[in-house]
Amino acid sequence: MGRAPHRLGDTQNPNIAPFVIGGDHSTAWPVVSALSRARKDRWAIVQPDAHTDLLEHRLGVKYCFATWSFHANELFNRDGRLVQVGTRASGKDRAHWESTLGVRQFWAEECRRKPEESLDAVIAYLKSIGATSVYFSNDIDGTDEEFADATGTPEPWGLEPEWVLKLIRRLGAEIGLLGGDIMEVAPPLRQIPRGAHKTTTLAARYFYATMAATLGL
Ligand SMILES: [Mn+2]
Repeated sequence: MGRAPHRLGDTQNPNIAPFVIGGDHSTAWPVVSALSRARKDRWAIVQPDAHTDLLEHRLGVKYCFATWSFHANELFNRDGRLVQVGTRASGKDRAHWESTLGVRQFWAEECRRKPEESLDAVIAYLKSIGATSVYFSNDIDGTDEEFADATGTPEPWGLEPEWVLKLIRRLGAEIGLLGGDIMEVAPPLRQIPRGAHKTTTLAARYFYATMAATLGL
């Protein structure tokens, strides 16, 4: 007797709530791929990141730190559920990415200049698209290099830690977090004395805040 082909998504908990520690940002790809098979709700991704990670492929590699967001956005059929914050190191501007790929970006300049308004705008945007939960994929380089230099590509003029923590808390309270990660933390690559300690301590704060906002701790 034949059996129906096994499909991974059939056996996964639709309420899966992953917490993941990177690793480079490609580590988020298997997570969001599994979420797309398991979850039945209208979940979204919020991604603090200096970069867009929106290349279709890089040096012939389909899934890597520079491409995972492109493929995550394809899982959403480019319907606006990929939201990037803290963007600032990109060869193309916001209009390019939003018009060609249907993503929504809140660049770092806007978040720094209007911290409260930009937080309100992220929440309002997620509500406007009917997002019911958020996976928070937190590239440490979304945060300003002053606070997080121990990473592969630290960038100036980034997000303030308190802004990111407020975002995490508001996503949990006002939309609902389903889980999240902390990515690109690389202690050996510190630029300044004590940089590794500083960056890992901040990463731990972010990670705990993400768990607390998801689980109501
Ligand atoms: Mn990234």
